[in-house]
Amino acid sequence: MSESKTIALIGVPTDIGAGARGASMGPEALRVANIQGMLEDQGLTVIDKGNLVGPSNPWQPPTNGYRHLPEVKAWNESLHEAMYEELQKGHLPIVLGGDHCLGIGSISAVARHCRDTGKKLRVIWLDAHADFNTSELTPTGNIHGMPVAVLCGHGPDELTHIGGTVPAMSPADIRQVGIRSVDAGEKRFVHQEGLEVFDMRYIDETGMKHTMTQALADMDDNTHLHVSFDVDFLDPDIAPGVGTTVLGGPTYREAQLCMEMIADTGRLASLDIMELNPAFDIKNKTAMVAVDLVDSLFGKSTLMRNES
Ligand code: 6HN
Ligand code: MN
Ligand code: MN
Ligand code: MN
Repeated sequence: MSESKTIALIGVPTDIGAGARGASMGPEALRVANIQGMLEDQGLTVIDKGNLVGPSNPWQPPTNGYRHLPEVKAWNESLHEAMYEELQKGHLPIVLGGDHCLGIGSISAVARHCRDTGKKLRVIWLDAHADFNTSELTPTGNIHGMPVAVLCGHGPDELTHIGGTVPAMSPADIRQVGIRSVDAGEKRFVHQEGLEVFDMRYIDETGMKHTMTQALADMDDNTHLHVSFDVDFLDPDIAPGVGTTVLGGPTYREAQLCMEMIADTGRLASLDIMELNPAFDIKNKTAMVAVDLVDSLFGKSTLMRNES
């Protein structure tokens, strides 16, 4: 990183937007995998803010196309406030999710902070999924499949209005990488709204280096770079501990290069680690892989590069 900021860990122990239970255990699994010690070993100052508190998961079917809308709203409002407060203090917040519906509270706070400070927002969305469903398009009603649409202003007022300005961001602010599972209606909507998606075929054909060069282009000193890392971005071989595995994801080496290239920009200013689900994991392996990749994201690099 160009400037060494204090890092604030914000645990958000919920699976309220997911189709499987268990992502509520994600924050503790990341702590057990020593996320704080890893960052401190890099010489960074880390404050663990502990876990936010919110409603439990009532495990209900969808109502009007949404599962658990009031509870999703409550969790995201409290994450929005916690995240916004840390950004105002000049800290670099890391959200320990929790399912990916929490991208709404997290990124709406980052967008609000960018409006306050005149910064330009760039979101890198690392995921197997586009998360661009609406209540009309969703096959499941699970709101973790909707955060990007909500942030772009498509969704219920309860969620689109978190953070005050609607939409919180524009499709032009986001680049999606690793996408390989998009529902039929969602696919049409992604094209209609002009999201920039670097899907797995693009990565296979052009390579991760070219892909990340494209995804990270056109940033400058005034850019706030937010990374939303859905752990199901990774190939299930290395990351089985998620609720929605999709075959054919980035290998460990591809993912590491992706993280290193983001680190090289020196612009990373906030991060989500989402969808880690210890109920599906094997001896906390996925949590350890995620922490190792975040190590690269914060600049751990090869000896050769450090010496040069
Ligand atoms: N995630 N597209 C599917 C749905 O239910 O809308 C899966 C969404 C997965 C979301 O992994 O963050
Ligand atoms: Mn996701
Ligand atoms: Mn996903
Ligand atoms: Mn409205």
